[in-house]
Amino acid sequence: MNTAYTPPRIWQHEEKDDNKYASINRPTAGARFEQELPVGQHPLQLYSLATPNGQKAAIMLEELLELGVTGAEYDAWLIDIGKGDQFGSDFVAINPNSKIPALLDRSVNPALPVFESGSILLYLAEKFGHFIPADHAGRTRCLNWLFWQMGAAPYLGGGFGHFYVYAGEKYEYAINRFTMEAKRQLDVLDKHLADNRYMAGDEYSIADMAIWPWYGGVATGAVYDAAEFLQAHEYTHVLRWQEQIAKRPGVQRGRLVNRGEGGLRERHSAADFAGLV
Ligand SMILES: N[C@@H](CCC(=O)N[C@@H](CS)C(=O)NCC(=O)O)C(=O)O
Repeated sequence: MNTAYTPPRIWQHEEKDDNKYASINRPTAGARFEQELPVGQHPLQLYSLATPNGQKAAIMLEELLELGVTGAEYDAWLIDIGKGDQFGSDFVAINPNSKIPALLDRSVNPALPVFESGSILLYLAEKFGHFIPADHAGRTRCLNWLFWQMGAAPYLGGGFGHFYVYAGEKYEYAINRFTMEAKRQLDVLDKHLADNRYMAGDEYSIADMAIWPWYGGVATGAVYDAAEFLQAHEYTHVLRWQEQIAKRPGVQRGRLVNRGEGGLRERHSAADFAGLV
């Protein structure tokens, strides 16, 4: 049983070591130190890490390359969020919100910063004309689910994952609240995928790329190792869709980008994946 907490009249920031990311969290934004990020030879520069949010951008770029879209060639650089790289001046200039993934498109003048994984997916889909249905109804179906993911995943990651995995002390109230929501969201997906091959219907799209790393990962246990706790085997349609997407070569490569162990810290060309996939 946790001790009851009465909030003070004014909240004060205290440095604590009570969760995995406690040392980097502060209640302020902006650059904390001067930083010069590396820049490679390709027009697109990705600054990221292979978390579920980071995987989305790399998967999209690898899927585009798989289609033969050479303009999607990119350099990917690892941003170590545990060490606070996201608070350096160059990273903050691309994403003032200090979160991976962040993309810099140097093929346009001036270079265009793109941040928020959903915005990156949509930007690349529109720039190259792939992975978003061309017709208005299909595009709307795709964006419905893309925006669903942006709103829903913080409950899964910042809510369920934070309290079930990262919080040093386990709070029954918080775990109950966010487990209920995580299961409800998995059921939303399961019911939709019972009648649809992919999130937007018959066509694989950026909506699948946004949802798969989070919900596919939670359903298999790869994310948060909570498959038994959530009884994830019950979400049979989610698991069918997860498996189908996991077989895609672009997905297999994309999920390895900016991965410290067992993947690529940096990615500069297709040759970098030799021996990995
Ligand atoms: N809504 C954002 C979320 C991005 C996000 O939360 N990124 C995490 C890693 S998965 C991060 O960079 N955390 C660093 C921090 O909070 O300081 C997106 O979809 O791009």
